[in-house]
Amino acid sequence: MSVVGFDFGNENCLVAVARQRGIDVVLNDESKRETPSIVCFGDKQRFIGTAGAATTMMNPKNSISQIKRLIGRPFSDPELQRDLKSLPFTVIEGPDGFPLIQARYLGEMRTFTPTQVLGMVFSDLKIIGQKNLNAAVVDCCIGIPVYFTDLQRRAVLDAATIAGLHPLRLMHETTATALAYGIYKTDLPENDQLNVAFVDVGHASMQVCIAGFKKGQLKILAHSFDRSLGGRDFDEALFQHFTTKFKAEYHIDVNQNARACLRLRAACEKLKKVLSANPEAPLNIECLMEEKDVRGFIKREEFEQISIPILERVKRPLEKALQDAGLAVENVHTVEVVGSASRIPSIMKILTEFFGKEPKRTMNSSECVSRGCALQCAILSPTFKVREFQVQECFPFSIAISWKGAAPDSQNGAADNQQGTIVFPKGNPIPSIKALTFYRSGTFSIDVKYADVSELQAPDKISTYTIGPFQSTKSERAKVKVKVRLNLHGIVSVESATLLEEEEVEVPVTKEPSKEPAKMDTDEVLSDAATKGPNEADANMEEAKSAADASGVENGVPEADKPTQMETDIKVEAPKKKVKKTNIPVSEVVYGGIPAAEVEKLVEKEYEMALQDRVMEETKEKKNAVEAYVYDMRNKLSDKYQEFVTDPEREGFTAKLQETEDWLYEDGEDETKGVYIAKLEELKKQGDPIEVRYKEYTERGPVLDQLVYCI
Ligand code: ATP
Ligand code: MG
Ligand code: K
Repeated sequence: MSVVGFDFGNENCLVAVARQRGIDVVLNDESKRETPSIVCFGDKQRFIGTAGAATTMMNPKNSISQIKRLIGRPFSDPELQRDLKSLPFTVIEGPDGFPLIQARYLGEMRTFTPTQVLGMVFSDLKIIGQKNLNAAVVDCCIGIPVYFTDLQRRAVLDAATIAGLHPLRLMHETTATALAYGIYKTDLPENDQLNVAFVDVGHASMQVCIAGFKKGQLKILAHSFDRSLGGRDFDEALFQHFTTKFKAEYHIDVNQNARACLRLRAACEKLKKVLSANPEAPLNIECLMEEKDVRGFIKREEFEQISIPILERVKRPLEKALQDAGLAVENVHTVEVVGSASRIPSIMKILTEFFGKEPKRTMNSSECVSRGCALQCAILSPTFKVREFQVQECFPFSIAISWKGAAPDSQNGAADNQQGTIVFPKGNPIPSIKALTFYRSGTFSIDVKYADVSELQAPDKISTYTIGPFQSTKSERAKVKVKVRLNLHGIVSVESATLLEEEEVEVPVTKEPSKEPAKMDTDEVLSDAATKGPNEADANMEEAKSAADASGVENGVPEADKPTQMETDIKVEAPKKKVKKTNIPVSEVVYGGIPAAEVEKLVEKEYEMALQDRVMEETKEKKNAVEAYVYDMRNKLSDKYQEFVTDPEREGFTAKLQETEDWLYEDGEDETKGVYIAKLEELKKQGDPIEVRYKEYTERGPVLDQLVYCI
């Protein structure tokens, strides 16, 4: 079983693997640790990662990047709309209201969902892991931004499925960082709590988390974020600055030319990086457009001036994190910054001022997320033994469920009153299970939604669950227990529904009555709301202990609206009440996302595309082999094979080699793998005998020499 952690960034991805000796961030084919998050569609194949980045400039309209910004968001999302403006490829609205990416692939226009494209990125990362581990990669842990919605989380899981991966956990990036920070620390206090703020300023977003560390454990106290504040906003500020400048100075409108836009943006990004280490920086682009070379120059002060609107937003997530953690700034003992955009000096200045202390950069800021994910994967994997370390994660949003109140009887027509309660308040531990009791006479439904949409830009509705059919044999309104789960990935679902019916059974009085109640599990200790008036809320909530709590998180959640009453009146006397449990079917509708059957088909499609890529790679290899043979043989014929061929033989073969070389650049430029294999064989038929003659001679040679020497 594989133990792998993936960090999929807006810009770059990293793969970390766990080996018995520790965690390694592994290298891709180009010997780099960072792999660009790019899929470039070509006429014959896809180019993913580093290969994709290499072809972007030549093929900007079919090079898909920024996928992390696109997944799991409706097309109408204003943030998405803003993002689309600076992307060189085309995104249209699909029939389901979600974005579809258009690209020219295998000679025709096609559309792909962002989830599908993320699946391609994952496939590439999976291969990087496999090459390094020399084993199949399936089990993994994937880092996600803390602000990802239910739908975005589901999209990441679907993309993983498409790539043939099985995530044991989707892990919040800042939590992964905190784990990578804490697990190796040997000086964590036994009793006091060490509070550390982690600030990640990445390419497109900023995330903050405050974690409390003690020996052997880490507890997330608060998460906060700004979904769109990152390095690219500074690039954009510089881009706007120079676009205006060039309009005035060179009379060119960069926005009219996709390639010029890309080049200027890339130059601005470089400029920004230079300004992190230098007080000023030049910008020169040859032949940007209309055959004009452009020149520019900017000082750090001016850069900071044009960045004010961005910099002003940095403080808000910091304040929010402190507030939610219930901490004063003095109670944060250490500040750790990660994310490459935090290298911008003015950001560091703001952080220093806010916390009243210099933030530290102890972590390898680009690798910490993937490392933390690999560590989490190792903790969850049965095949690895990891130092005892608990991760207590908390959820960043409040989740509510709502339902329609049931009419107690047909004369009383108040059936439509919508009721609801918060099942998982913000800060709820992950994972967690809650149980609710309903009194219903037939099939009913429950909506799962966000309690506060101001926290996120998403529709409030997440999913609807239909519970039923069921039939109660006893009373008209049956007692139904519904379990709602917030799983390890931070995805909410109704897990099960159970019909609970009390039956009276004759039980002889036993001699050890005290043992009886102990046999009941928590399921049976339910409040009995049947005594309540019909217009009172008819759902009761309780904590259910999750046996599957992989990280050992306790379900320490505030009391529900209607606290649970224990059935203290159970006495072990005949006749006795016994609870009969029957499972009730539950069906799920998620608003958005790909239906499970469709994901299956996408797995197939990905397999086909991957196969096509492989065939093309092999074709290139075989073509290269023919070319290499031509050069190699030609050299040898006039060198070490010279003595082993007759003149006519050499002339004939040399002509043949020349003919092949010409063919490679003309008719044979674009052939199938089989044709190149056949061509190589054909050449070898002529070349092999020469090679054999040469080998026989050289192998005999040394023996003779030795003999001579011995004599
Ligand atoms: P995200 O976290 O948003 O998903 P990511 O993880 O890919 O994206 P990072 O690799 O942490 O993002 O950061 C990339 C950003 O950091 C880019 O905008 C890049 O231009 C910027 N960056 C990299 N090096 C520097 C530097 N020396 N100075 C300023 N900015 C930098
Ligand atoms: Mg990142
Ligand atoms: K383990």
